Amino acid sequence: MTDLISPDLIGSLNEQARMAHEDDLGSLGRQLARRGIDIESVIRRAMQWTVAIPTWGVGTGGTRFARFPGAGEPRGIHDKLADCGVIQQLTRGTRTVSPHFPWDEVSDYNALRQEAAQYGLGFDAVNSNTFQDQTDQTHSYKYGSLASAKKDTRAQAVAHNIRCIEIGKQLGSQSITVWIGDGTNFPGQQSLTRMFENYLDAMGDIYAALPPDWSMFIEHKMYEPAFYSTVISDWGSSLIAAQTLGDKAKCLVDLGHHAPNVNIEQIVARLIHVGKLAGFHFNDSKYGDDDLDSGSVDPFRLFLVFNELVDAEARGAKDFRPAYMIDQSHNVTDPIESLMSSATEIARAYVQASLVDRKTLSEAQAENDVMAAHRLLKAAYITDVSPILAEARRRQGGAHDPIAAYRAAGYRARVAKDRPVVKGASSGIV
Ligand code: PSV
Ligand code: MN
Repeated sequence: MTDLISPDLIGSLNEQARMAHEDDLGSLGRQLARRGIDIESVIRRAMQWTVAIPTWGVGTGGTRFARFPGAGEPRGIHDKLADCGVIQQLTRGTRTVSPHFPWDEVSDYNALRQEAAQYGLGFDAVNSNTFQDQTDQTHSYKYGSLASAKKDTRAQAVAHNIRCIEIGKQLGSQSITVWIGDGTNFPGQQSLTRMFENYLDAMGDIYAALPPDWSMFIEHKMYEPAFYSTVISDWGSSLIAAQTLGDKAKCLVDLGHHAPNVNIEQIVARLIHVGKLAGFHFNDSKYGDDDLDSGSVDPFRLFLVFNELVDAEARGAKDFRPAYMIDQSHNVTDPIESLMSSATEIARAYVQASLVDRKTLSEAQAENDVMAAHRLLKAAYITDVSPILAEARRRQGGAHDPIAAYRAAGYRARVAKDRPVVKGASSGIV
């Protein structure tokens, strides 16, 4: 194993925080015991929690107006893996990465798998990209890819997705996430019906190439890059596609891909009900697909999503094996810091949701005791579980305070010496 941050440094910082930590943990343990909760079982849950880091997330993001690169930007997949390794070493709750192709193309995927393993990382879902044109491709995706009016364009997009599956097999991945930017900007530009039918046909070809133990995650998004209509715009279209394709196809929920104020936790509940919840792309938003840091704007919504997930887990909901990934754009922060903070906030929501007294909640619901039911949820949400999260990290060799340890280690300045400065104006989501 390659240590990117000195374990001695992590150890000495953890030691400095030890007495205060033990005091806080003891106090929380006594509080939870009074509520009938054994803190040790919650710490164990926190220790087994993991969320995948998107390889594209460790680079500085931007908008279509501008991108302001930071120092020591990753030069390619090898640097990205190292940055993800830092996140895992310090947080111990991000054991996999989710790669994107062709952004992360290499010549030897077995070697890449071993390289990741050196950092304690495995590979989660592979992501295909038919929303951009690559320099060597024959047919443009300007007017669509899997839903294109042109048969050859659709075939090219299908071939790319099948190639992603082939790469994923070598990396040890077991799922492919398909998000397309296909849609229209003008009423009348295309037939809304035919585009969806073209999409289903093309997805059927990709589905047929899935190995037996693989899943296909269908990611919907309301708008952008198309602004009048989007082929897979919502969970309804996604669910129709997943049901048409078969058991291996499920619906992935990116938290940013809904209209403002949409009740995402209810969508999650519906997808769980039909056994079609693939998993998540976590982020936060205020206006649209803002790709803000998870839990930074609306941590209560994140908690309510996890409330549905923990409830489904507790009652053993059928076909419930969601994959958890982050998908954010870090435009004004150091991406490693944002991802560590987000990983912590997502784990926090999971742990808080694990504190809901579900038996008393369902009794209150049965009696229509509205205020009691609401207060039960809130009691879990307002519990400061920070000492549990810190304890889970500490027991696994992670940092008491990942961002403080990262800053103390001077990782960014160190890698900036080898990674050339990216100069000049540029734009782009990632
Ligand atoms: C699209 O906005 C998306 O959420 C999809 O997951 C893409 O793969 C990712 O962002 C990166 O552009
Ligand atoms: Mn996404």
